[in-house]
Amino acid sequence: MALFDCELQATSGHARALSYETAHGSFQTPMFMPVGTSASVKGVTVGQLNDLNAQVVLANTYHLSLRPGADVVAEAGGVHRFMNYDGPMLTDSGGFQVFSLADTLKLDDEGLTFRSIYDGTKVRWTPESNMEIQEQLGADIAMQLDQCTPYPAEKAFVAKAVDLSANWARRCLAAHQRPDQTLFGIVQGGMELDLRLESIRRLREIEDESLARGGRRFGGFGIGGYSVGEDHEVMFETLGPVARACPEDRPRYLMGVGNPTTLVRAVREGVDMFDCVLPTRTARMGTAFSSTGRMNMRNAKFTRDFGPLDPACTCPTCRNHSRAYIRHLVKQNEMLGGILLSVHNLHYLIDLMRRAREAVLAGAYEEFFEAWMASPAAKDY
Ligand code: PRF
Ligand code: ZN
Repeated sequence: MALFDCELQATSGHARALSYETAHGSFQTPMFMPVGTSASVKGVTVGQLNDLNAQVVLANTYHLSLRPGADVVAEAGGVHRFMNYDGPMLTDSGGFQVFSLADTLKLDDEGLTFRSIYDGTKVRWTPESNMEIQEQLGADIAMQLDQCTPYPAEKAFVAKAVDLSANWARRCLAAHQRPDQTLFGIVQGGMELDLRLESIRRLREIEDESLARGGRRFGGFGIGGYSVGEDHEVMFETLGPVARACPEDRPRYLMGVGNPTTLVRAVREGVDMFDCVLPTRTARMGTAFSSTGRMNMRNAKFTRDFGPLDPACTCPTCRNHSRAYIRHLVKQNEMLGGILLSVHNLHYLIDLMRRAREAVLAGAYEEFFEAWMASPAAKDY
């Protein structure tokens, strides 16, 4: 397969199995991607990531461009060399962080100005400069600069964000040059189906115009603007039609979503890729995903429970350590507790999506879905 080729290997209902080629090897979907914001998946070594079959690892343009600086990462040989991860990587544009972290954000026609969360210095981004930064970071997949709207939001405000994001998509696609990196467009539009479909129509039109000029196409489509505080059911009112309005021949990436049941449901609607800090963040707080639902490892009931964390799990944590030991570590604030739980939670989501893929390849996603929804693991949601 050639670079950035996307093969649709099987479908089962709306669920899909893709194989996608990057300069750092191929990845297969459905897939969960661990988040390594600052070129580090918190608490997890690269050796552990490799053992987990993590496939794609994320990093974040906002954080890396401020600390240590995109120039430093470029001098190291790019984000792969910097963190010594050899598999496919993706950088989010930082659009989401700018809008969620910055209290001093100024938007204009050309771009945006914000203050660094680290030292308050003024930073100016345009779609063009953001592309230059992501090319310096050198991940296999870059994301367009976009505006993610909060929930709830006035429809007129969401419509303006769709328009702005589309204009930035056009400028990002025109500016993006690195031949070994592809660019994903991002769909916005809040919870409004008509605005979502308009956002997708704009991205398709931008791509057609680019191709007509001999320019590039999008390597895939991010579905942003969900999981911003709305109820799950609110997202699922529009997610299916939105996912399926995106081009069928490229990945659909639901950004920032990591609840196991949400993943199983979203795959059924035609989504291929996911990322979220949830597995590692909740691990650091002492929470384990498990085949019987979420477990708070601080609970006294685990004091003398010398069985494995999750008897149904094959990860290194579950093969080697007891609930009693993990509870003890978490209670003592030993960093190993968060590390072991991070490995387990990542394995849980990566393996869930591996099994989802097997089900799609077998043409049996509906059976997989039904079995999941009937299982005790589906209850915390
Ligand atoms: N845009 C970008 N990154 C994101 C989001 C978005 O809308 C979300 C929304 N859940 C998470 N990460 N660029
Ligand atoms: Zn485990």
